[in-house]
Amino acid sequence: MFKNSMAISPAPTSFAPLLFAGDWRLGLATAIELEFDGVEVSIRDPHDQMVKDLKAAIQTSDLVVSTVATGQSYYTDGLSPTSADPNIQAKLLDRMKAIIDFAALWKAPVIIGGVRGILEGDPIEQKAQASRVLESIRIYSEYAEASGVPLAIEPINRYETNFINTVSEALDLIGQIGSENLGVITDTFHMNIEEVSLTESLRMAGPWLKGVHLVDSNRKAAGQGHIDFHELATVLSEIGYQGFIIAEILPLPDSRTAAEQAIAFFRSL
Ligand SMILES: [Mn+2]
Repeated sequence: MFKNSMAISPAPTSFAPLLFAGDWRLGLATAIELEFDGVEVSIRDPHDQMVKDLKAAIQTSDLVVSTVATGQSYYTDGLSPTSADPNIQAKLLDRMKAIIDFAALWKAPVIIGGVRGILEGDPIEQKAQASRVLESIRIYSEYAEASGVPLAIEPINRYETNFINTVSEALDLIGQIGSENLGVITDTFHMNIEEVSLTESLRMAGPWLKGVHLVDSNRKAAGQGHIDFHELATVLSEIGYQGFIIAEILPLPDSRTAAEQAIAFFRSL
């Protein structure tokens, strides 16, 4: 059986697949009550008082932080490493350092997913943006490595961003940077759209796999759509996966029910 986790957010967010967004106390209480092993925390700014309060509350619980998500810096604040503006790059670097510091207590992988942003303009501009993203991740990675925090690149489907959509593209980027603490977090919802084979892509991620968002085809809890999670669990066992399976799911029909569905399914694997 894999370690399990559910994704919560202290801040209300426009990024929908989070449970109890804006009410971390109820989110954490529910994760404890349902006996999850951990929580993924989606953080905008670690300097916010509610993030500090959440950190203290997790430390006094039996839960750990499985993973830390960073997309709100782009979705809420418009900070993206594609930017040519040094002020935005500096602001995002400060933000990422603070998030890595938050994660350090648990050595929880920090996810580089939606925060990447979107490439815009003509092909030459897009190439420059992509190389700024690569250099930024290299800098975040050097900082994270010093604290023993892994960074996990998350491939995201084409309807949400236009670069690094597949595991193979994430592994290419990791190869170009060549840092030991860089890995991949896969999300079965995105994989279901982009990958030729979910099982083969998981095998390809193999030793680089730092986390798995185990989500169904409709972004609901695993078991509520048509992905075959039993064959994925077999592959995860075969590759010796030691990380978390994480419910990063829509709060449908409501957060509580979705959390119950997720944990029941995780235990059935
Ligand atoms: Mn995800």
